[in-house]
Amino acid sequence: MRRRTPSPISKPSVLAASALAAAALAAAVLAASVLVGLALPAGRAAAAGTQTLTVRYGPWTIPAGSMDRPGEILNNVSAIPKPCGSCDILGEKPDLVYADGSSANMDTGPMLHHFVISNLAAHDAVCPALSDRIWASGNERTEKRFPDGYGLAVRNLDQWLLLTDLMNYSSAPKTVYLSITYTIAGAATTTPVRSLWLDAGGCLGSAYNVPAGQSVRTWSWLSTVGGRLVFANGHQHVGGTHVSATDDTSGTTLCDSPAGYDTMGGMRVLVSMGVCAGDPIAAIRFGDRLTVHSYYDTDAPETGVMGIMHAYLAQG
Ligand SMILES: [Cu+2]
Repeated sequence: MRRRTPSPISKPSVLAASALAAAALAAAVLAASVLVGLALPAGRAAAAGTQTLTVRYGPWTIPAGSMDRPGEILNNVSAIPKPCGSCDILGEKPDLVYADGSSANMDTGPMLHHFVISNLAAHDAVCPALSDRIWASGNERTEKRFPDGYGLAVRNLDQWLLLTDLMNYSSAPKTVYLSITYTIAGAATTTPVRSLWLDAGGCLGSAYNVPAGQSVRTWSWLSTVGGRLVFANGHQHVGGTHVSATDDTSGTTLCDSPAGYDTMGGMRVLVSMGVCAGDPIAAIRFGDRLTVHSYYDTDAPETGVMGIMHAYLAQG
């Protein structure tokens, strides 16, 4: 949905901001006292031994008409509380909401351009200079749910950092929260997964430009880890048709994630990205060549688009 005026100053990307995050840790921790983090029992029925927790981060008031800078809340970084000190997270479902809990979306103005939650206590597997990007989505608000028996381990020493980019198409300012519903289980009760962030933008930045018409951008990585891929989902911007990941060494398509569209507020909005889950989807060996392929089809050239496959690998 992004229409930006070309600028000599490129927007800090998800990745660049994530790299900044570690350096900004001291400041971010101080900022945490300003941020309200509420852990509210959602009261939802959960499988035996599991619990759902809905955590609200914010609020932020997004200025009127902030479709792009100035006014856009760009790469706001805050330390946030984890949903537990030590537990396994079986899945998470993000939303952008108003104070009354109703969904805030582009039919009423707000756009969750993206959020990324990183664990500062671990390195990103693909781009080790960055902290470990464990949860993320754009306005499509993709729910992640690992196959039964798998979870992302949260440990006592982990420190979470939240990066948000919020925009508002309304002519009135809007106050919103990022609401994430986590499904959690006791510590070390599941086989742990780790995040694998495969990005058509590479390691230096997620954003790139596409020409008018059909295009594909690829980026490859020689895997430094082996294991069983159990979950993956794509992320693209408007104009994206699908993003896929392949294991070129084994000749396997790991996941193909189509972009789904709807109309909101008279605009064409990307509302879904496909998810892949399996036990496993595929086995990946150390040294395999993994490639992300990001396909776009746009009427005009676009700047600052993305093509990411966010995958999770079980190594245990
Ligand atoms: Cu994006």
